[in-house]
Amino acid sequence: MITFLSGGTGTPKLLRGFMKVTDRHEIAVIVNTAEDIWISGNHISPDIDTVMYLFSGVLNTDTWWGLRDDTFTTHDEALRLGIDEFITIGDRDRAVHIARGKMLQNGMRLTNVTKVLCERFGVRETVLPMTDTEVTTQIRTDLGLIHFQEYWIKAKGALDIREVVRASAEPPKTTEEVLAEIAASDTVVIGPSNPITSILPILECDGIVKALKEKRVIAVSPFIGDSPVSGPAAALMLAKGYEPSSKGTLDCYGGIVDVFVQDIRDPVEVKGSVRLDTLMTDEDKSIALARDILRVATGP
Ligand code: GDP
Ligand code: FO1
Repeated sequence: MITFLSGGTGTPKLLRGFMKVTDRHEIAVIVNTAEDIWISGNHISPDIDTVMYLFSGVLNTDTWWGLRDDTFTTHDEALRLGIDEFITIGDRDRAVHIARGKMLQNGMRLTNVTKVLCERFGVRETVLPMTDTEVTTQIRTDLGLIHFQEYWIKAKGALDIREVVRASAEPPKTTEEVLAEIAASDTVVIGPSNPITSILPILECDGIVKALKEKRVIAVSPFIGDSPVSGPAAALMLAKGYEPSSKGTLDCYGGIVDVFVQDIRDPVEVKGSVRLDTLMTDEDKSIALARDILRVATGP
C-alpha cells in the first residue's frame, strides 16, 4: 500500500503517473479539504474532485479542475441573472456538488460522501478527506478576512497577504479511515503540492503527524529556486514565515520527512536531498517520476 498527501494540482500530476505503474487498488490518497466552499447552495471540494475525476479518467488536465468537455450553461445563466458565482462551475461538475451538498445536509460524513461519489465514478483507488470537520483556509487582506478561493479566483491573487488563517468550529481531527491507510502503508508520499494551502492543513489534523512518524515519508518539492512551478505558494510561504523555496518547504514539514526530493533544475541544494526531474509537463514525465519515486521508496 502507498499513501499520498494531496492538493489539487501538483500531487494529482504525480498520481497520473502512479496510476499507470502501480496496482491501482494499492493507492490511497489523503486529500486537503481546507479549500472547500459552499457555492450557490452546493458543496465544492476542489481537491477531492480533481483526484476523483483523475482516477475516473474524466479530469480536464488542461486546468486540473473540472471535467473534460463539460458545459457551462447553468453558470452562464446564473451570471446573467445577477448571481455572483465567482467560480466557473461546469454543469456536470455542479451535479457532483449538488449530490455532495445533499448528502452532507442529510448528516453523512464527508468520508462516506466521498466513498459514494468515488464508487459512482468507478474509482478503484482509495480517496479520503483529511478530516470530516469543516476547515477553511482564509486570507487576511486589506479587504478583511476572505476565503482562499475568493483571494485566488475572485481577486486573482492580486492582494497583499497579511495572514493565513485556518478556521474551524472545533480543532480538526483526522479519521479512523485515514489512520488505517497510513498504518497499512509501507511509504507515504507528500506530493509536490502547495505546502501552506494543501499539505499543512492535512498535517494540522490531529493524529496525522504521529501516524506519519512511524512511516517512511518521501516529500517532493513544488519549488524550483524561489518560485513554485505554478500558483501562489511563494506569497503564502512568506506570509507564514517560511522561505519560498525547497528548503522552506522542508522546514514547513517539521521533521517528518525521511527522503526529500528536489528538482534537478533547483539551483539551491537542500543538503541530503535526492535530485529528480520533477517537472511533469505530460503524462510520460509523470510516469517517469512515479517510477523514480518507487525506486527511492524501495531503496536503502
Ligand atoms: P492546488 O490545490 O490547485 O493548489 O494544487 P496543489 O497544492 O496540489 O499543487 C500546487 C503546487 O503544485 C504548486 O505549488 C506548484 O508549484 C506545484 N506543481 C505543479 N506542477 C508541478 C510539477 O510538474 N512539478 C513540481 N515539482 N511541482 C508542481
Ligand atoms: N480555479 C480557478 O482559478 N478558476 C476557476 O474558475 C475555478 C473553478 C473551479 C471549479 C470547480 C473546482 O473543483 C475547482 C475550480 N478551480 C478554479 C480550482 C480552484 O478551486 C483551486 O482550488 C485553486 O485554483 C487553487 O488551489
